[in-house]
Amino acid sequence: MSISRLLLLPLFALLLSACSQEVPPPQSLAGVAAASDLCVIPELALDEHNDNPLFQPQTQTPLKALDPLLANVRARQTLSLNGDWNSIVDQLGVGDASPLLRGGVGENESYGPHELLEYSFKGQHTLQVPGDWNSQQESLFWYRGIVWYQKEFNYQPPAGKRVFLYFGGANFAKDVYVNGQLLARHKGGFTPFNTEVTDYLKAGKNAVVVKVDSMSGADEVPTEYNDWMNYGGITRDVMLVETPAAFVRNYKLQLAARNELTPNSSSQSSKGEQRIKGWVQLDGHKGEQSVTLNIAEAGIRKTFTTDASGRAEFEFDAKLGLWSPDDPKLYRVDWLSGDDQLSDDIGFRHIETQGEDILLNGEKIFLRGVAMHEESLLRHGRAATAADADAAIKKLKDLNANFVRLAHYPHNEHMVRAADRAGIMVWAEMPVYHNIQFSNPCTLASAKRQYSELIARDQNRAAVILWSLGNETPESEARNRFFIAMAEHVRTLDDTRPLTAALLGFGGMEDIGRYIGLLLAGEENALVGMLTSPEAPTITINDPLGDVVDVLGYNEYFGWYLSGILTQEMRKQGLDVSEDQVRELMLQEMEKFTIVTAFNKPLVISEFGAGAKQGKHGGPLEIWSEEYQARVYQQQLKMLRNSPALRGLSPWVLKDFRAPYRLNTDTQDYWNRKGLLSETGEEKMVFKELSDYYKALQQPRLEVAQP
Ligand code: GCB
Repeated sequence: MSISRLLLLPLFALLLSACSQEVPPPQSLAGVAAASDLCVIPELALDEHNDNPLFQPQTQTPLKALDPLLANVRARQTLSLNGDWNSIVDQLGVGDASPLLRGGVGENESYGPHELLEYSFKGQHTLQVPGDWNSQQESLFWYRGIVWYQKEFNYQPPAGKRVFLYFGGANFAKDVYVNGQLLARHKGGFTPFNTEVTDYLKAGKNAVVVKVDSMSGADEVPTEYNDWMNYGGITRDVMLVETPAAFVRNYKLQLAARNELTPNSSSQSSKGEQRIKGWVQLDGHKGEQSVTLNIAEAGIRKTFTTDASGRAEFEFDAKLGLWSPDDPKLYRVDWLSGDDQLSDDIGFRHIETQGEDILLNGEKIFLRGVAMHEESLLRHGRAATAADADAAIKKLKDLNANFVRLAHYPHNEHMVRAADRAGIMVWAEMPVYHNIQFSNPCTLASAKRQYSELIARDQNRAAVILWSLGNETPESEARNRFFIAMAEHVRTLDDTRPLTAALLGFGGMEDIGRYIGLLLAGEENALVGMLTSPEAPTITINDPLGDVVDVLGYNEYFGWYLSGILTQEMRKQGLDVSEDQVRELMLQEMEKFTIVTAFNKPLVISEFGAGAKQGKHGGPLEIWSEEYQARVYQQQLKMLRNSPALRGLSPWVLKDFRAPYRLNTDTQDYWNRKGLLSETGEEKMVFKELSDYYKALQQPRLEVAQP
């Protein structure tokens, strides 16, 4: 069939149906369903099943619900439990109680020479905490499942104090045992949790055992089917945190949203003052108690009285220097209440949207960013330390960035704190990624709880300017309802930051396909070319999720996936086109495309990119080459100038990252190669491309304008 036949074809009907929600089951699943039809499973009475407990691990129930999160733990007296932990890989999940294991691995029993006990931590296996197991032992590289961790330590519980066991994060489900008792269970790989252990520790030797299961489940947030490595393990810091009997558990200390300022309250413009608004929550108090807030540098000293639940809410005017990327000013803040004293470093700034603008402290800003996964630039594996965070910040500075999208889940607290100090604005995100069970109330409950944990940890970080609800979620009624509920939840917890979400960028496919098709037809047949002279497409973002969020994120891969997909589709329709032709035209024409939105809201292109293997060079059409990747960026950056609502960029992605999704063993080899940096941190050509572009934007006044 000739290319000009394209004009007659119903355009890309097939392609679009593939993007709708009616996704047919993958071939393999369809096969399983067919096979099971052959076998009719008889209904058995319960006692006919062989469910003798001898061979069944027993379900354990924790003694306690989780305690509310303690904020700012590193500013307290702590005992780090980082370091080597003994480990047992439990691939079959047999370590919970069964007769041969008595009360189960969590009991951490020892045994004599004549006693049979089918587990022991006394072997040679250890894992470093914080750290993922996959990058620590070759044999665990692909392992997904359960690992038991054990740490023994000497401790003298301090008299009159309370002690909490705090985990910065461990992926995914955790059962936490202290001296043989299952105290707490937590699910979610990227948010912190703590459990009070005051009554469970003893003087001398103590033991903590944690059962970590890296498998999340289809009803969880996230599921296991993601384009990143499901790193398992206790991936973040673990510590004992000591507090007085009554202490400051958490607080929020931020500027009131500017739209909340009443005509009577002071505003920055009238008296050079801002309005601080917040709350403080005590734990262990007896009835009402006083709490003092001291910000010595700003001459602030205020005493509040809590209500009987230990909470005090407050609002007052203050003269403060505002936090911004140019001047990331942090104030030393001290809380004093009874025997408790807690210090923090907090920046104050306004972040809001107005029409298509993002305003920082009332001024228009443009977000010069990049997206990143939580992988270390210093070694392979999950980033976990302050040094990892500093290395990432340094690269962001080299890139002339003022913004980072911490994709696709909450990153560790070191990173957010480092961004606060360095003046890098942060997009923080919940791993509501692709298809999760949007209509399952338990899935929604999990997402909400994880968001509560993230906000409890990061609500005082000036750097965090956007809460993202999720990434690339296909449109459906259930999805829309899910996000409406999530948005309400997040806004109830924090109304001082705009909400965003990265929308799925298939919207323009039909128009782009038609346009490229017509150009190809014109190339082949001069007459067709003269008759058609197509207009470059305008892609309109109209996903109803745009109504829910304040800032629209949009992921688009013109020049990478789209070129490949369109070629396949044209060929399916019998057209004789090569991928080279489509890629070349796409790259040439892209700068004429325009992305607009159906919402009067700011737009951040939250992803675009192309894969390249560092060191691979080739012609301008050779994919996986550094040249091709750089060319995609050049054309993207030209194209994005056309988008009137564009207020920021976070191309995909800072560094090549581990991705079992990526099966091209030649170039990818289980790495997603869209990094500006290789997996070991070497810059690809595109790094300079983007850093030069951002440098140009950084010039005075251009900083706040569009590119
Ligand atoms: C996306 C996803 C991201 C993937 C990326 C890619 O749209 O949001 O998680 O890794 O594309 O490389 O395909």
